[in-house]
Amino acid sequence: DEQKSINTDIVTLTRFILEEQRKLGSRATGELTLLLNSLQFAFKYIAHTIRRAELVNLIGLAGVQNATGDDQKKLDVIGDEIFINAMKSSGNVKLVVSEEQEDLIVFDTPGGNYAVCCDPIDGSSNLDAGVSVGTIFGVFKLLPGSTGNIKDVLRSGTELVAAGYTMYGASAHLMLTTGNGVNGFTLDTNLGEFILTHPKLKIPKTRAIYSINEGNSHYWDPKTVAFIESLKKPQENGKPYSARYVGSMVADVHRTLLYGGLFAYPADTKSKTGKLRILYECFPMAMLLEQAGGRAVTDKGERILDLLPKKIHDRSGIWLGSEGEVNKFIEATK
Ligand code: AHM
Ligand code: MG
Repeated sequence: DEQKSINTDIVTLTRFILEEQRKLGSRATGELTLLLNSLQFAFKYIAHTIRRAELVNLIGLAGVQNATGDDQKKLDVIGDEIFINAMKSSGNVKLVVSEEQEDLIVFDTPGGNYAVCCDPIDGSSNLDAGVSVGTIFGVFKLLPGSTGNIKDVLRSGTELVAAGYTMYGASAHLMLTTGNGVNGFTLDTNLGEFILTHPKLKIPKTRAIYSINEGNSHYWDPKTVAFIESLKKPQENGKPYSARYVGSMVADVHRTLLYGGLFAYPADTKSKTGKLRILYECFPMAMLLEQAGGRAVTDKGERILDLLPKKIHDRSGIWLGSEGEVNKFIEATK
């Protein structure tokens, strides 16, 4: 009956991270727990703002002017401000790298042992069509003795202590890793809490789906063209791969994590070093994928997490997804 179907012992994100902290015993300082708490506030606020802005825009389209006649601030800018303010006030963050800001942000507040790299609203070109966008983030601990400078973020992805994304879709989904597997949470807007809905998430070992902007194929290298062509031919089971491309990295990676398959944005003759940024797009997604049992490699088949960015907005070609599909790519193009 009705009463029996209600779970009265749900795991919220707050409960989950406190329990994780407790497991670490005296090794945990609780600082990352507080930081994750500030992050979840930023996600909730951005989720709420995106929903509201959509309505405001639609009302605008219907010919109703807003009271002040002001231009609406672009959502990218609002998302960026929300994120930076949440990090600044957390007291645990010294540095922020944001896609929206050319330079490294250094907070002058005392303390703060972490550096957070983020793309506050990735895929924003999709916003006006109501397509899912997301916030992507990666967290480094400052180097021993550092008070916060560029060296704390120009590091390899293997040094990340946490990473993830929140996808703002039909619901807001947060996929999180602190280096001990991937756990997924869904925002219950009535409770205002992220609820654990995908514990210990693992990506399927193989799945016949590929996700790439084929409109760029004219600029690809011939091996890439041949590899993608090969996926369209009937495979061992007699069926070709399916193509799925939203054009919003979080949405494409989210589907890949849940269903399996391959997502790629290679470098080409137009975008010579690729399009996606290492620190706040490639690294967090690569860490999540590996923690879920998948792989993430460069166009040359090298591990993404081993890259060492020279500048904060450096880019890389990327191929990520199920082990089976990434291995197939490496085999076919080496
Ligand atoms: P953005 O950070 O300016 O939003 O660009 C990143 C987005 C990713 O979400 C997505 O994977 C990619 O750009 C899509 O690019 P394209 O439109 O070239 O296929
Ligand atoms: Mg982006």
